[in-house]
Amino acid sequence: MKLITEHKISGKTLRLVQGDITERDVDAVVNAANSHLQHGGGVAGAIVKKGGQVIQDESDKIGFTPVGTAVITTAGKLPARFVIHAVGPRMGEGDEDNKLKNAVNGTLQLASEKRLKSISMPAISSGIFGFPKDRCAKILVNESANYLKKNQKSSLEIVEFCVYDDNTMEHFKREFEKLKL
Ligand code: AR6
Repeated sequence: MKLITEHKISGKTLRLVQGDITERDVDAVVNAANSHLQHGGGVAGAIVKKGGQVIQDESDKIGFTPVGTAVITTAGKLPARFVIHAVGPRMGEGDEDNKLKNAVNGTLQLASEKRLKSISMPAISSGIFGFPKDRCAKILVNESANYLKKNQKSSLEIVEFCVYDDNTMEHFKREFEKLKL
């Protein structure tokens, strides 16, 4: 795991790391899920493979959540305590930017309701779902920064982005640099 950069917002930390999200020791890792919460490939597959079937079983009990929303389960054998399953848009289905914004805000809201202090989020929608990586980075970083600014009483102290590949990382680095201007 590699720390890339951090940015402070009213005493809270926005952090960028590179590596495998299933290794993150945070209150909740965020899963890039689909509406039916069937965790196949990508981050979702990695989370269930490492955390165990209990994550899929709890997801099956929930059954469905619309695009742009998030739900929570336990995290099985992962170092994290919870998994927040955020459903981003599939590219081409329409209104993708707003749906991704809603997925991020829904995730942060749910984490705050559960009184969580730290979460780690992957580049939702930018893999199998095909959302452009530059716009993904912009939306995830800006929505999270705005949330922390507007919700200073939130339990959240650390909002982290855990990015896997170098190409996606370039876009996240650029968005963090813009925050510092
Ligand atoms: N840790 C951190 N990031 C990862 C990891 C990992 N272990 N593995 C992949 N990524 P994706 P989506 C990055 O495809 O586009 C599943 O089948 C990856 O490089 O996981 O929202 C679900 O069940 C990319 O940058 O999510 C859904 O059906 C980012 O995580 C669908 O895929 C997101 O890629 C969701 O597709």
